[in-house]
Amino acid sequence: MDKSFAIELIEQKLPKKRFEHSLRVAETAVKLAEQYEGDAEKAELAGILHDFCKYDDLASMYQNVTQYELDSKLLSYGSEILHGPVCAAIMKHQYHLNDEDVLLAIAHHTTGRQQMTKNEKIVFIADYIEPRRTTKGVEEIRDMVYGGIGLDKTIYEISKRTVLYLVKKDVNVYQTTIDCLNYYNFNDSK
Ligand code: DGI
Ligand code: FE
Ligand code: FE
Repeated sequence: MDKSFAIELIEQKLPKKRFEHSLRVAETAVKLAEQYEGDAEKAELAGILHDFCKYDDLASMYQNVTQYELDSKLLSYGSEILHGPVCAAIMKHQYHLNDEDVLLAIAHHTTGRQQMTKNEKIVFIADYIEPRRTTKGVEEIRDMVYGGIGLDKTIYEISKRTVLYLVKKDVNVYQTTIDCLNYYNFNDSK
C-alpha cells in the first residue's frame, strides 16, 4: 500500500482531529526513524494507519476478533485495546497490506509488547509524543527520546506512566501492557 492511498483511506473514515493526529504520528515516526536508524517508510505508513479503527463499533470489532482469529482475551476489553489489533487484521485481510513490520506496529501501538521490533517501538513512542499531545509529563518523554536515551528506556517510561494512569482510574490493565512494562524495565536487579 502506498502512502497516498493510506492517507485517502484515513481521510475518508476518520474525523478531522483524528486524521490530523494520525498525520502527526506519521511525521513523528519518520523523525524517530531517522534519529534511531529505523525504516522511515514503514514507520510513516504505520503511523498514518494506526488509528484507522479507533471509532469502529464494538460489536463489529468483536466480530473481527473472531473472524480473524485474534487473541480471545481481547473480547474482555473495549475499543481502546481492540482498535490496534483489529486495524492490523483489517489492513492485512481487507486491504492486502502484507508488510509484517507495518502490521506489527499498528497492532501493538497502544499496549506495546515484549521484544518489539524497531518499527513497533518507533510507532508506539510517536503516538505518545506527537507534538499536540498534552499528557502530563510528555515533555519529559520527548526530551528523553530526542536527547538520545534510546528507544527501550523511553518505552519503559511510557509504559510506566500509562499503567500508573490506568490503575489510578481503576481501569483494568491488559496483560500485554504489563508484559511490555516488565520486559523494558532495566532497573530491576533480577
Ligand atoms: O488511540 P490514541 O488515543 O491515539 O492512543 P492509544 O492507542 O495509545 O490509546 C490510548 C488509550 O488506551 C489510553 O486512554 C490508555 C488506554 N490503554 C493503554 N493501555 C491500556 C489501556 N486501556 C486499558 N483498559 N488497558 C490497557 O492495558
Ligand atoms: Fe490508538
Ligand atoms: Fe493514535
